[in-house]
Amino acid sequence: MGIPEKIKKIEDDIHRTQVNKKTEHHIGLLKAKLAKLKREQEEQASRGGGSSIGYDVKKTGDATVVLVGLPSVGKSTLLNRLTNAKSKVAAYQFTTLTVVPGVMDYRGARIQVLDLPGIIEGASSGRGLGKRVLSVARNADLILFVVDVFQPEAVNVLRRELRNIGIRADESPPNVVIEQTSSGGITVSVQVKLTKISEELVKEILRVYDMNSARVIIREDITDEQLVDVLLGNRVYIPSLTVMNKVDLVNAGFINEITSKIKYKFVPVSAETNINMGALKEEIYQRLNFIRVYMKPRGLEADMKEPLIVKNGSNVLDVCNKLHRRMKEDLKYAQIWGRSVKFGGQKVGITHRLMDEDILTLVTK
Ligand SMILES: Nc1nc2c(ncn2[C@@H]2O[C@H](COP(=O)(O)OP(=O)(O)O)[C@@H](O)[C@H]2O)c(=O)[nH]1
Ligand SMILES: [Mg+2]
Repeated sequence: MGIPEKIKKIEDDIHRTQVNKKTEHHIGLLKAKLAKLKREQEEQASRGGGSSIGYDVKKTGDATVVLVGLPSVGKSTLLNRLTNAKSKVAAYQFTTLTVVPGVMDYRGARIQVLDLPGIIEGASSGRGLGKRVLSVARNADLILFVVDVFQPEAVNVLRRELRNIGIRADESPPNVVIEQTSSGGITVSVQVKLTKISEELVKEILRVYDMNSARVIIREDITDEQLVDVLLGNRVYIPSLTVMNKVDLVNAGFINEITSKIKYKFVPVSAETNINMGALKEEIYQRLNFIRVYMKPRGLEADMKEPLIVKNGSNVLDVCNKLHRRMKEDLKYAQIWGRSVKFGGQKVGITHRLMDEDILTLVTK
């Protein structure tokens, strides 16, 4: 039996099985096997080569945001409003066939915004432009789900499609550590009460992945899917923001009604008539979680007008890389005034993590 047949067989088995307390274990195990087969299928396909050509978009700027939405919800219109881009807008579907980049300058940050061709349901399994396009989203710092005011539930389709290609929107990496050992079988140490998976299922899933000896530490009430995510290791965890477009077509009562009906938060906008675009830009900026670093040449005043914008969590090395390719080699030492140090002018190493509004001096050889 080839991989596609095996996948089909397991999928049929899952569909046939009623979900309840008694079958949970069985289904969990089947899902783990399915994920493994899908990875094998993927590996075979990528050995065939060429599958990602045409959609490798170079990352530029301080962060990258991708627009993900069904066709005709107004992604191109939105891109044109947010950035300097001139993406084609049309009243019919599938206008945009390639990834269109634009740059949004906001509060000193250069934010790259990518308009992905409209996603359709099933894209992750090869329908429409599919996987290649979707996979551009894997490198994003923020996913902007764009929905039409008359179709707010589409966001569930979008989330599912991203999930299928390993993007976990708004999730954090599971707090689980797995260490392969050379002998001793599988030991599971659990530091919280597990309600969604049993220790027995943890062990069986590990065996599916040929881990017969391992130490597992679980610090969070995980699901079987999350365990598989850890085992596969190729998942990406990206925050998202949902934009509800075309609100010019409805009244305030309609929006209130949607707000109470759907569970997620969204930013209501009209790209075409320019409603709420300022608020959207601000929200994007906030979600990207930037910090500002003021550069101070040695012996001179710091430049407090134009901070360097870097991602939260950046260290001195990240700043060096941003400034100049060779900065790292030339660096003698770094000095900081601000919240990340105990005293002003403290010398720090390249792995020192910066905080918002730090003042930084880089002294070169
Ligand atoms: N009424 C209204 N129409 C919009 C808005 N944004 C886009 N459209 C229209 O929706 C259609 C599809 O827009 P487009 O940007 O090409 O959608 P895309 O396929 O998601 O890129 C076009 O006819 C746009 O003029 C909006 O905010 N309000
Ligand atoms: Mg478009």
